[in-house]
Amino acid sequence: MGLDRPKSEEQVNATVLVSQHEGWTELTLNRPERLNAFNEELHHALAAALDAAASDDCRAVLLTGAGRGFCAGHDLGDSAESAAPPDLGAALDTLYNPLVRRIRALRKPVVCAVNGVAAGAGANVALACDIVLAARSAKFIQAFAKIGLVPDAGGTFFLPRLIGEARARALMLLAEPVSAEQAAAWGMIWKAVDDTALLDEARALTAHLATQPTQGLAMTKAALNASSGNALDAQLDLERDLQREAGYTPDHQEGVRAFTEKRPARFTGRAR
Ligand code: T3D
Repeated sequence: MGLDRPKSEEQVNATVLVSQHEGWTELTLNRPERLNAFNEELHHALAAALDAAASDDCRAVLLTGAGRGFCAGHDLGDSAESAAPPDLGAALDTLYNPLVRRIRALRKPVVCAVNGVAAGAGANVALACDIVLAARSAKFIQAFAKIGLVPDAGGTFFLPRLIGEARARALMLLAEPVSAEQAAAWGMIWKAVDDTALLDEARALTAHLATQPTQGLAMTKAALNASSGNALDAQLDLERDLQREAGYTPDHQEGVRAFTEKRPARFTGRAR
């Protein structure tokens, strides 16, 4: 797994830094003075950056945060400033739910490097990503109970499926922090990494994924997304349909050819 230099660093907008690499894109949440808490501007910038990453030349995405936090969830400064009680359901409908859907539906792997605290919706956006690495000093907090809210951004879907009902219930009802090491031991994330190694490791992993059979990975993602809602019969049917499609991709032919010729495969990620 090799690292390349960024081809370009572009600020879609100051709240999300976008850096383009050979075949992959790094997105950095950039409101460090608020621990990268979400406001509308950050949501819109992230949505635009993820939509741009859906293009063919990007084959993997890395999401991380600037400064000492990953993301502290919704910007409570915004909530404190509003005179009348806000309609939080509308915020979920228009901002958080589309974000989670975008990440899950993106036809390429999304790696998340949790560089520091991930709280509230920030924790659950991380859990929506495909592979989550966290700095050993990072922690995850289902902070909602502390402010009288319900876990959102898919948390009540992802967390019990990842770590089981008993742990998810306690974490959500108590709003207690979980260390990166504990999160890895429980299967909430892929692994905990030394703080100083986090970005290098996450970048190397993303660069590696960008050289893999992108269409096959997209279909694997689709199968896993469907798995928790499907009965076995439906999942077997879905695997059949996706495998049929994967079997027609040039990367499948290349993978088999490379195997028989005893050489590394050169995947293009193309559908045809
Ligand atoms: O639209 C909707 O509201 C619905 C959607 C809701 C989704 C949600 O995410 S609800 C949950 C919102 N998030 C939280 O409740 C977490 C609030 N933050 C914290 O509990 C703590 O900040 C942390 C545990 C995350 C980190 O603690 P610590 O001690 O490391 O840092 P700190 O000193 O608390 O925070 C550093 C600064 O970031 C501080 O600003 P200051 O005093 O230096 O000017 C703090 O106010 C600011 N900050 C942290 N979290 C947020 C925030 N500012 C705005 N919004 C935040 N969520």
